[in-house]
Amino acid sequence: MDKTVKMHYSASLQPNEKLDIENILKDLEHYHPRRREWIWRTSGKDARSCVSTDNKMTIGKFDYLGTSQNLEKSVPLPAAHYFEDIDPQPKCSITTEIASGRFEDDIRRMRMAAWHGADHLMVIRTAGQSHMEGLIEGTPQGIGGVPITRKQIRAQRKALDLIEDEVGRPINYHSYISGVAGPEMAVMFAEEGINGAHQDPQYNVIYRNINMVRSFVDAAVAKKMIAWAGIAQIDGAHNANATAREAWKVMPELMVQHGINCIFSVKAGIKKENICLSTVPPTSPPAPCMRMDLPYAVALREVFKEYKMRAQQNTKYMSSSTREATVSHTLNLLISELTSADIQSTITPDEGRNVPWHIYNMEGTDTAKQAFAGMDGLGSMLEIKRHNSELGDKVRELKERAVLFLEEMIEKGGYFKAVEEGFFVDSGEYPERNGDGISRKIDGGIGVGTVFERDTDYMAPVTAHFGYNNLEPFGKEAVKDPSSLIGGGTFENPDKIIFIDELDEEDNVNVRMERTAELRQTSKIMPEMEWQGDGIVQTTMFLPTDKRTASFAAIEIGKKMGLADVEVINVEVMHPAEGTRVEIKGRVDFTIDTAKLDIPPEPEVMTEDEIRSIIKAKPMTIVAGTVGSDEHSVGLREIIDIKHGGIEGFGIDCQYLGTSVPLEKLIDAAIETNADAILISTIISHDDIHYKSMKDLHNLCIEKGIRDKIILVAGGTQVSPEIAEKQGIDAGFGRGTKGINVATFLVKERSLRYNFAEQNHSGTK
Ligand code: Z97
Repeated sequence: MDKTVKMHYSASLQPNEKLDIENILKDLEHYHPRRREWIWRTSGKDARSCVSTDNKMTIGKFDYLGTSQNLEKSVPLPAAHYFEDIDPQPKCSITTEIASGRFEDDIRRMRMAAWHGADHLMVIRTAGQSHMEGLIEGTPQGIGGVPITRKQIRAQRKALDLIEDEVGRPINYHSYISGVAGPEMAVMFAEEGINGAHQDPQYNVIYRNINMVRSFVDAAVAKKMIAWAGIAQIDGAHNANATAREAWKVMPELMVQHGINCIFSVKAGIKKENICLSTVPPTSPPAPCMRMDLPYAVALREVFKEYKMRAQQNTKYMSSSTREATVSHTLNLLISELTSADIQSTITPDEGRNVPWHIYNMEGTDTAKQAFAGMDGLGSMLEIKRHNSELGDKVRELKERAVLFLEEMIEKGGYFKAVEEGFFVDSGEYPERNGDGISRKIDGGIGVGTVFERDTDYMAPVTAHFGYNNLEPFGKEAVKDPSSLIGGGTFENPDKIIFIDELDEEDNVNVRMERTAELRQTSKIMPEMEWQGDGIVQTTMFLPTDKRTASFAAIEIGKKMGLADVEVINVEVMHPAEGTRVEIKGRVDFTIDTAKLDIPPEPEVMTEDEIRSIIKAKPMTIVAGTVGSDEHSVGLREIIDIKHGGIEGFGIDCQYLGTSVPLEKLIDAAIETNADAILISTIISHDDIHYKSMKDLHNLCIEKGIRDKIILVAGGTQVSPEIAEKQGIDAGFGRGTKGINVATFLVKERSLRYNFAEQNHSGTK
């Protein structure tokens, strides 16, 4: 890890406390970021790279071949509790893309994502910002993302500085330097410590219809700044994947787009190690995607081997099914593992569902973390058939098509002419053309005619300046450091930055937070998916009818459940007539006061290993059966059988006597086998028969003189600890009980009795 960054780590956030957003917003005008540049994950010896292969790491009981440093604090995968709660982190950076529209809520989401393993936090910006001619100020609410402003960035970078201390590794913060205000954004990003940014003039031209001359001049200026600030740059080629009619056909063009942005960036001074190709496996199932996407991934990595790969998951061929999105994502992750990825983006499944919710940032991050952990070191066992193979032929073909594309561009007179002729995002696979590409005019688009040649005496006393700057007349020092002419600019002297707070009295963070103050300052909570206090809940149901009927029925059901603004967010046919799975979202408007909840203490559960070793040292026998005329044996069997985690799995000797066993028989068996405990199960509860069985068992054990030696346990759907204890039983277990709960009780109770007996014994000595 970079030493300068490590030095800062001193956790001031407490894991059991929420982030204090009000505090983050205080004194923002004086806050300056502590670093600028992008930081790659550290793995093994090679501190800055994440692609080295010889950095074996032992984590818990396993050796890993491709992980990065562990986090100080994290939320491991759900199954990690079987593996001592280890949380191996992939070697590449993991992106999460956040798009809520309220930056203050995104901050809490960022902290959650960082704990799950994301170290590249990308904030999507509000719709329309590409077309704004300059910077905006304050903290207005956005649509589909946040309005990028100095205050928003500063607050988020300040929070991330705390979060990176907390998780113990650098967090890269990212947004967009495209659009008409690209250069202004770039300056602000360099000033405010943004570490990653999308920048690609082709994006402006093709997708935002910004004039091409203006876009390329702006890009040159922005890229100079990116280079100076050490920002990692991501290009915009993935947008062709998402917009092309048949995305697998634009692969040659994608390589050309990557090439144009890469070489332009190098010429503007960005280091190759900070130039990332935004690559997406173009296809998804049911297409045979691996056979199409893998050769493309290999071709890209061969042609652009000096650059970094930012792998994004396919977002075009996805519906709103989280299951489907997760499978596509995982296949994409396999491609990353088999080839390489320096940054792995995770966005599933927001794009398909259009519900940019907190939980999906963590889910996507976990999908990547889980898949990479599972595939760790796969490359040491599998090899891509690169030569004399279908893959090899395809790699070659893709490269040839891309080279031909470039040659034809040159023939036509260059990039601008090619764009005019609709070369890009054509649905034919080059050299096939369908004539439906996006065409832009060199003298058209937003900002046309706004580029002027500099006067001969032009001079700007600024750092990271692009192009002619006429500094010689001002002396050697000025040539070396133009800002010395004004005693340093905002890059050298951040106090010169003018911080503008809020400009809109209504649309700002203070007003929004005032409305939700109760939810931060009291013990009241409300469900939320996107913003604090939004009251949104999601419900899944199966309706035994066709798709369309199910959708409308689901909305009615949501309303009857008391939800407002009910919307269907996902529908999946299980069978055209038999039924449909529907997911709805809706809003509740009540709060729950957590201080008024009656929450029983959490039952103590020992680990499986602890129980096993105790039983091994001192074996235990139990007898068990359902009692009375109760034939319901399933519950008891689940508690006993090893199959579903029952107590025999911990080494407890279980004598199961069957169903409807008379109590006397159980007690006799217990005496005969010198058992430690009797487990009875009783489900039937009419006439309070379950109470009676428990009481009778207790009394009979007293009569037989074994009560103080034997542990009595009762279980069943109508049994609760209180009921059981009232009838003289040592413990009662109701619904949801697992073998480990019963085993924990048995082991603890036996040890308590043993200690008690020991003490009494020694007391009489
Ligand atoms: C991603 N999943 O990660 P506007 N510049 C470039 C872009 O690609 C984009 C913008 C600017 C995607 C998320 C898609 N890309 C977003 C090169 C957007 C955004 O304000 O929406 O025009 O700028 O890349």
